[in-house]
Amino acid sequence: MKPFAQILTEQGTLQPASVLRRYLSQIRHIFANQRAVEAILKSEGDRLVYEVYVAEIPEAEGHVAYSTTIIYPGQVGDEYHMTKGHFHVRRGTGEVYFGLRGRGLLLLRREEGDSEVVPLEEGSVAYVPPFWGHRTVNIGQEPLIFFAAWPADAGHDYETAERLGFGVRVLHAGRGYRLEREGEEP
Ligand code: S6P
Ligand code: ZN
Repeated sequence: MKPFAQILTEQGTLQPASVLRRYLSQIRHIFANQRAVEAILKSEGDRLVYEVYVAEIPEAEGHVAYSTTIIYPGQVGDEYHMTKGHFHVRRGTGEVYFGLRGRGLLLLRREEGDSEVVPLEEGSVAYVPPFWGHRTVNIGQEPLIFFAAWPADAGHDYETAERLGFGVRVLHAGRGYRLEREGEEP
């Protein structure tokens, strides 16, 4: 592979890149309020929750993969739009996030049970240490756009994240947000 440079646009897109689009109907189970999911699907049809532009980097040792993610603003019931979230298959690999636009939170948890929430917004850098699963939430009114870079052979484990959850849910409240511990009824 030869060195190259590419453009990251104002809108957060990378070109060339593979684009992954996550619609509500595909990721409906990540949201707590299934009645709200049904209501949206019925009234709007479907909804684009987020998209990921993944640079075409070999998934091989030594390479650094990177992407941009755009999470569109919105809620499902009271819960803000968010990514599915994952652990890395190779648990000992970390990741760096750089906020390009918008306001968000990064939810992190370890399989042992501890969880953390850190801000991710325009101009901020967030570090995901090895062994921490991660999910991103848009708590603002505009798209949350961030850049991420990770060891290209890390792999993505969605099943463990789905089974364990992230410890907290991020809900709209008044003019801000509130964190609800998972399992607690509102
Ligand atoms: C990859 C990195 C991001 C996410 C993207 C979507 O390691 O963390 O590129 O893939 O933000 O999230 P998810 O959980 O659907 O892969
Ligand atoms: Zn990751």
